[in-house]
Amino acid sequence: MKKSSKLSFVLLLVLVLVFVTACSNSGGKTSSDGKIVLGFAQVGAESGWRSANTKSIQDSAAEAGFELKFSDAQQKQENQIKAIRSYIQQKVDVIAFSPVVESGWDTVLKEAKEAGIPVILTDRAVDSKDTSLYKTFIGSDFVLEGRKAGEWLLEQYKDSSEDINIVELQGTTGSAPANDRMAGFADVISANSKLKVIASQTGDFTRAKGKEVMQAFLKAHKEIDVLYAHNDDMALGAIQAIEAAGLVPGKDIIIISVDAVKDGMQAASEGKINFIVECNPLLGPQLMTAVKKVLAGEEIPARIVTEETTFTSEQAKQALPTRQY
Ligand code: GZL
Repeated sequence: MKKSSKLSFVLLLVLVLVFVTACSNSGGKTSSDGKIVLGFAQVGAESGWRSANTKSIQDSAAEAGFELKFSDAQQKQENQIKAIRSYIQQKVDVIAFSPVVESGWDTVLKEAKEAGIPVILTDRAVDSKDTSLYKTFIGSDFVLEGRKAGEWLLEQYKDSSEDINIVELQGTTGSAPANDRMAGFADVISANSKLKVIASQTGDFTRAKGKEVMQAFLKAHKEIDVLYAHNDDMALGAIQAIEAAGLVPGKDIIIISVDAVKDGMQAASEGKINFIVECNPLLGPQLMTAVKKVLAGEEIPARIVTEETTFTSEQAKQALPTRQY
């Protein structure tokens, strides 16, 4: 074979090899069987809401045909950061997570950006100033949730001539839902000076802690009129403490909660919780749609807000039979 044709053969071979390699890497680092690989770093398994959220993500990933790498951080930020770093090393196509707290994410998010792996926030927000570190935040408006709780209470006590003593069970310290539900609620009830938050403490979104803190509130305060709990699990723990103290939840102490998970709605239908603000955990379908769009290079909104409503005890009774979570 002449030298010139040998050279053009080698050149052609190189071009073919380059083309094949480029195609196999198109659209990210797909798994060996060509599936899109999504790495999800979950907060933990602290509440009914979280379990429903996890199921929604796992079911939706399976339905989308994605390979899902999933981790449970047991509500520790360092575990979520470790999980995100492992997803970066595994060269997943997309990373998604629900930040357990708002602060302390810039370093690991910069590492993901440098590795060329897009990040999607679900459920909770981060306070990073650099919004280029993530593609979108899919989740509820927690300030609005707090405002809805406050507006219901304003209405209940609009003609009260007495001071109304409120105790508050906050969510996880430093988390977006705790910060925002507290702020929204406080802003709205400030319109009525009779409505006074006499104690406010974290119950870390769990039943056990909610019960423990409510026991302490009951010991420290003789007159408690209202409990505002940032989630149903803490409200359900507090109900155990209220009943153990010989009081009737929903009557002796009015209870407002957030989430509207099945156990919370059951308690509301029995009149033990008077008002529930829904926080929708079924974020899986929206997340998978966002993953597909990001990998296809399509524009997606920086903020995707989930739709949700509120329930009185009567409305909870009506809605309970058809609740998905
Ligand atoms: C809210 C979510 C909160 C729920 C809690 O989007 O982050 O965390 O309200 C859960 O039940 O533990």
